[in-house]
Amino acid sequence: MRTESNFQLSESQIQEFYKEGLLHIDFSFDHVLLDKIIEKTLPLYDQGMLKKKLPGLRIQDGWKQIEEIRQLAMNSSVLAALEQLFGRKARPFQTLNFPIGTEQLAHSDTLHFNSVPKGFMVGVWIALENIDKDNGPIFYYPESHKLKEYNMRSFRLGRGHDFYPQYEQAIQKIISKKKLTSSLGEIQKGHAIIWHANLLHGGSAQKDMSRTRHSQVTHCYFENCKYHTPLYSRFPFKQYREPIWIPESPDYVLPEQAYLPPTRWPLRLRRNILSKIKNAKFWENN
Ligand SMILES: O=C(O)CCC(=O)C(=O)O
Repeated sequence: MRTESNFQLSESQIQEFYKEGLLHIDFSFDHVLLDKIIEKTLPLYDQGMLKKKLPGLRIQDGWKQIEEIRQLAMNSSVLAALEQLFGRKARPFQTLNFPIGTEQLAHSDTLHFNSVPKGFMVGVWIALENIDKDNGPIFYYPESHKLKEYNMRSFRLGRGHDFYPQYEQAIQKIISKKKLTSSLGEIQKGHAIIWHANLLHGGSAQKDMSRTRHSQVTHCYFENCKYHTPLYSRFPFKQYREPIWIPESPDYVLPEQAYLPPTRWPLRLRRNILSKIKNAKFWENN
């Protein structure tokens, strides 16, 4: 069961989160737990890539294999803070562990994880070691969460990962056009950054190749929403998903991953529209 926490954000921290789209916070995590995560994840990465410090290394949903990752993702103080920020219980559903800087271009998580009602999602990024400008900190654009939610349709792109590089380029243009300036998430071991789902952020390159950048990010939705993936949705249909929630205690049985079919027009309506299009073409051609 979830252990209750009496952790409380101050009013100014709550205001900062909504003003900046991000909150840097020290939850006083147990450093022994953080070290265990590093120790247990290290052998799981591709050792050749790790040696060369090639970006792209990650472990997705390591909580299924490593109990300490689950414990950090389900930390009761973090969950209490998220509930305070959003007025709903947080539901962590994905972890990513990284050993080095990711070099991910700017994006907002609303493209990958959105909800109805919209925006009930955050990333909780935890430094497993000290992070400064030389070992690939995250970067972010303060207040960019107030921009509209850009998705593939905003840029007339197809859906899916094949078009993702074009989405990233379109976001770069928005950043230049709006003259947004970035900040670096330089934080100490054990500190966390909570970002708003619509905040533009990414990962900077590792400058010091002798170092690592161990970090864990937990992606969280909130209770009582419907969940969908705009990257894979074709307007006006939403590609809904049924996330596997990270369990509250270690004695869990994993449910089957459920992928929901995209929503569809009712069949009769679809037939009517198709026949109207067909007829229109017939009259155009005759
Ligand atoms: O850790 C990083 O460098 C970036 C992580 C990120 O962008 C994400 O999890 O959405």
